[in-house]
Amino acid sequence: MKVLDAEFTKGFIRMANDGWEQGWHERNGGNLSYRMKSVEVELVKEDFKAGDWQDIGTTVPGLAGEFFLVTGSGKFFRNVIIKPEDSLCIVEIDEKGEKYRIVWGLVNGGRPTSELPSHLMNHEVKKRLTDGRYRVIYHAHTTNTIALTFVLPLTDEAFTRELWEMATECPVVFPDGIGVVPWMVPGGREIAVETSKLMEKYDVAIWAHHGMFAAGEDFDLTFGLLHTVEKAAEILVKMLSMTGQKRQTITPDDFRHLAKDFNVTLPEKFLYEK
Ligand code: 2HA
Ligand code: ZN
Repeated sequence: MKVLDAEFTKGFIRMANDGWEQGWHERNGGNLSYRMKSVEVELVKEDFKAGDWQDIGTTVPGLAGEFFLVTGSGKFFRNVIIKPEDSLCIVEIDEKGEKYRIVWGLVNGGRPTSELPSHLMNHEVKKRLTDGRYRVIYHAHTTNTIALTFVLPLTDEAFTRELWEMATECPVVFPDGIGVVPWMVPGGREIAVETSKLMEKYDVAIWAHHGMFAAGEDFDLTFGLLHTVEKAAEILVKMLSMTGQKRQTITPDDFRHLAKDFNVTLPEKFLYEK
């Protein structure tokens, strides 16, 4: 089968376009990666043509032999739906987790996303922690979340609690909370290490003054997670634009009751008294 005819490719393209339509992907902003199932690799491998091995820039032994569909470096999300074979590629990871090679896509040349180290290190953590269930890592330049990184303390506690308070569904959608990475140079191993440490605890990491990373099982859940966080951030921006002082909100005890009824565990470190 052709890569472009496969369901996982169609799901990837739809998600990328949904992100574009949300306004999170100006120019070449953001990137998306999907860890393919072995049945999917078998299904489309007749369409593969292997390029040369290249250094990943970090080591991901837990991903040896895996195949990923990823956005290309410098490619625009706007164009993913229009010319996917120019915007995307499939990469294969070598048996040591040190190198990758392009086996499909980027027909006019190019490289996988500049954030490949962060994507792969996050995938490695999530694959291990979820017994392989998680397959999607998504990075977007989410406007309201970025705006909040100029105003809120850059701590997991402040972001999690303030965003939980903005919509009742939030603690149910991201009960583990949200991690925050202080401003760092993007694209390299250092920011990848810091982000993957947060992915040990959370499914969402915010990059100060830059954007957000989300991890999930499939395209819908990962997009939905990032969308929910960004929606809460939008409400918080609106609230802060009206007043610095909430008249009423969801209290720590309200969250504890919610946790009981919805059968989720909310870490007490986020339910501090203000
Ligand atoms: O340009 O979003 O973080 C792609 C990016 C880099
Ligand atoms: Zn970015």
